Amino acid sequence: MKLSTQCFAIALVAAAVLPSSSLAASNTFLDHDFELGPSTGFTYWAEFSSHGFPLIGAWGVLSPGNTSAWLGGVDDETSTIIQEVDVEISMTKFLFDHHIEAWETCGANGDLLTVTVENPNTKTTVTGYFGACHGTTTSGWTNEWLPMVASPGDSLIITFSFWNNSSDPSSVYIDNISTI
Ligand SMILES: [Ca+2]
Ligand SMILES: [Ca+2]
Repeated sequence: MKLSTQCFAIALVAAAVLPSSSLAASNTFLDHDFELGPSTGFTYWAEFSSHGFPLIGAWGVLSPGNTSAWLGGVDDETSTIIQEVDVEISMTKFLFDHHIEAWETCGANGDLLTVTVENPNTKTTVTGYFGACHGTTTSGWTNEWLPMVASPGDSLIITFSFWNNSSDPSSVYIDNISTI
């Protein structure tokens, strides 16, 4: 697939790939890997789909475990998942795995993943923007992170929201939320 340097993830905050060996103690948030998703009767994540789609399930996109969140997939779809989690271990980074399948032509007003982590106790919010288009399609699962400082006793409001415009639908899969 043709790659374009004009078509990279838009990140207003630092985002990078971290080797798994760099991972240290992590908060284990409830259903951090989506394996307890609605099919099991647990609903830790709130889901909102403008087309009424289920967003957490076994989608055949392999990652450790069986299930993940699938955002997007059709035109004019906004898919959002939200969870508030308690912080038990001091952290400086919020990490997640994502896999992008994009058919969008790169340019303005393209399909866009917005990841927001809010710490109400410190009144801090970090937001990452990841455009989905030909050049950002991933060959597999990729780790990304946002700089979020939090301490035991804090809680975080985590939001993943993906907007698809009116043509060339893209998909973004989310899995394995963690912290360091
Ligand atoms: Ca999973
Ligand atoms: Ca699109």
